[in-house]
Amino acid sequence: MKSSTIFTRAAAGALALGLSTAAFADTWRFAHEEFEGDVQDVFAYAFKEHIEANSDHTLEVYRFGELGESDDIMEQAQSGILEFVNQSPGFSGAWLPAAQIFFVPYLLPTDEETVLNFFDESVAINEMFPDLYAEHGLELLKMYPEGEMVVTANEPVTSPAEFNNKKIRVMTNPLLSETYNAFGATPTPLPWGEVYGGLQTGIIDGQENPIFWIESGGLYEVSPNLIFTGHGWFTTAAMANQDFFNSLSADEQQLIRDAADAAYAHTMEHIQGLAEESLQKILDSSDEVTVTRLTEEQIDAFRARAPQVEEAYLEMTGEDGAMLLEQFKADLEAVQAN
Ligand code: 6CS
Repeated sequence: MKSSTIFTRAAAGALALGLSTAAFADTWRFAHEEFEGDVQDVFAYAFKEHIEANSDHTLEVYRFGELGESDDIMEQAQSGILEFVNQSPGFSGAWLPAAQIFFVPYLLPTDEETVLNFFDESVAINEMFPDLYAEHGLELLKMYPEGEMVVTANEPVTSPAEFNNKKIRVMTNPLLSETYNAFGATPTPLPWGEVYGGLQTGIIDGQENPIFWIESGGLYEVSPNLIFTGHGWFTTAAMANQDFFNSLSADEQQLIRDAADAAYAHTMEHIQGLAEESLQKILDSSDEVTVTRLTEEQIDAFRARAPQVEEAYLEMTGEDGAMLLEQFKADLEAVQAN
């Protein structure tokens, strides 16, 4: 039975008994895209802890695969089967083109402190994105970075020319394909479940992801050349089904917002130093791994291709995207000026 149905029945019963609906303890469900101990899991469990410590509600967390791929859990959240979902903009691009802003390369700097301040303070993130998600029946709770994107490939790559003919797996959003086309590669959009096998069998030659995920998913075993290109951050978004959220009392809505704040603060602590730790684990487990950190000059050759991706972003997103991009850049300048 859908929990929203359970809620409605419970609420009707409560009203019949003259009780406040807020007094009812519901079980809510939260699905995310990652495995035990990964960044989205850390967020989900901190969210659960706050909800359960401060109310009689219970939160059930579902990890990658338990309810399907990223697209499946989003469908379940939009239809109200799930109350909460965590989906990366990497998979939302087809229905929320503006969210692809995170795939305009070299827009965000590599400096972690600047990026964390940006997510804390950005008007684009904290005030504009909620309206965009709301158009799709979703109450945005938090957008947050998980780690810097690192490319892994079947051999080290230091220039767009060396990407030639390499099939690089990207998440299923059109702008990421533009990025890898601009970088000289052949983009191959695939859901997460097909990545390890694709690398193992040579159907794809590489992929991009944050280091913690390259370690936890064992990607380095089948794609051992790590390339730090400095072109972006993996970002994600935690949200609630909006009908569900709107059906709650003001106190319960506040409980959820406070839980999201607590989970965000905890998760942002968690990611600091995570990439370095994960890289060390990779290096300790494999003699095959190579690490290439592009020089400024090598990065310039990739950065020179960024304007065409920004152009494509504007073409895909129209006025929404133009306004978001302008605000995003202004927010970045503001944090960089501090
Ligand atoms: O590459 C992916 O598809 C996955 N990467 C991360 C860091 N989280 C979830 C996502 O599905």
